Amino acid sequence: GNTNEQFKVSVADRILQHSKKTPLVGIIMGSDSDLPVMSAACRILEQFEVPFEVTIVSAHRTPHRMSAYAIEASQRGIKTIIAGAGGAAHLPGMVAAMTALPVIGVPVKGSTLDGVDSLHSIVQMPRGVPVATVAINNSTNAALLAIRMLGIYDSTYLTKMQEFLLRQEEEVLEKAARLED
Ligand code: RP5
Repeated sequence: GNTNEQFKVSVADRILQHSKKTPLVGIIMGSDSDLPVMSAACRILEQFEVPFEVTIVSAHRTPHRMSAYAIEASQRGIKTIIAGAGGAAHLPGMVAAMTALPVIGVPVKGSTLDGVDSLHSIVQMPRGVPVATVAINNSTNAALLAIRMLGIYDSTYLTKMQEFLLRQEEEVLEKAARLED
């Protein structure tokens, strides 16, 4: 309808882009209250120098913005979408319903029910529309998974991920060595 058309004109302008390059990963969340959890994903993508964008898209409060975002994402060059939501966390699933891109869902822990509500809302997708669901509040892993997806076709990211894993292993081994001393 008209609302959708109007939104389509402005979507690309309003999204905060964290690089002059075309964003490869789109981070969306249902509310600004999800930002403290979702900012960890931003930090990982910055660390790996992945061009990304981040914005608020609510399945319930901005349904037209959600459908336009999902429909346009692949045309705009986005390769993977990370969607965080809490409570009745419909955003990742509904976005996955409207794009062929991989969608990674981050269940955000709300003030009640410990985030199990969000986890179940995101993980229990019907056959045919998968959402890759990470642990409650673990947007770090969502970003790392997105980078692994980029590594499938861009060896720069594959190499960076291999280096990250080696560093991570070294850090644990150093801690173990200190403990044993
Ligand atoms: C969801 O409802 C959001 O993803 C958020 O986690 C939760 C609560 O949102 P606010 O009421 O804090 O805006 O849509």
